[in-house]
Amino acid sequence: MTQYVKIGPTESYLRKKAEQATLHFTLIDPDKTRPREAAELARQMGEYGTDAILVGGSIGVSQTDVDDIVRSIKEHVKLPIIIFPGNVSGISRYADAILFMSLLNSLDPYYIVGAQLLGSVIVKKFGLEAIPTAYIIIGEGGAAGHIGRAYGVPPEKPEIAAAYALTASMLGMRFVYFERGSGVPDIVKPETVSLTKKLVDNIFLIVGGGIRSEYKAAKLASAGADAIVTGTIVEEDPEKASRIIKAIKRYGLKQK
Ligand code: 1GP
Repeated sequence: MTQYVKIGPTESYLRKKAEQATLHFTLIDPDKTRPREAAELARQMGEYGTDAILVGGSIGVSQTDVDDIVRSIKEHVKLPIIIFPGNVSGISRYADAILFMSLLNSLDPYYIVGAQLLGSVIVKKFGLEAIPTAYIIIGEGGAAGHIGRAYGVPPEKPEIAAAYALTASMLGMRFVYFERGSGVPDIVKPETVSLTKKLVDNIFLIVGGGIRSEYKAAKLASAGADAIVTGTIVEEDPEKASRIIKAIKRYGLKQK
């Protein structure tokens, strides 16, 4: 076995922490944020209780941008920094890990296995911890849905999303990311989260897209999400993001 199928330190840390309560991930888009701002945002969100920093975006992301952002965050924050790649150019050697994702419901093989073929060699060269992740787009999926040529899961069909998660797990992927799209008005349905957690053993379920209220975050946390991602609200209103984190920690407490 190589290190790419073993559970590495970042994944272990996340899994262990998520046993207690739903986690919050802060998403920083290198196309929209400068390195200094990114470090300041990450520091602030760290104080508010975020559990990890994701770095990535669908468009306009160069490797230099990602390197600069990750290094700048690393100088100021102890939290794990995880690459959330939109393409091969989004990989940085300075991160702690990468969500090594396949967009399972893309119509374009490039986003299912082509970019991964190109990226795998770079990830190995950089010695990055790869976390095998199924990326599944629900609804149109905003920019990620368009760029990734997604055949979006109908949002009102939780059983289809859950079946994708089951498929991912049977293929050996340990994380599933349900994406509604950055900045969209709707979120993944809490029923989709609860059904998936019921159907698929041991999957680490990340949910993101459109979450900008405590109420919505609380619903997803109590439905059993392992991690909730917010990007837009962190950029627009960090104070509100802090209240969202509090709601996630309160309603996402896991029972023994
Ligand atoms: C995008 O799920 C994330 O990949 C975050 O979405 O920007 O709407 O928080 P928001």
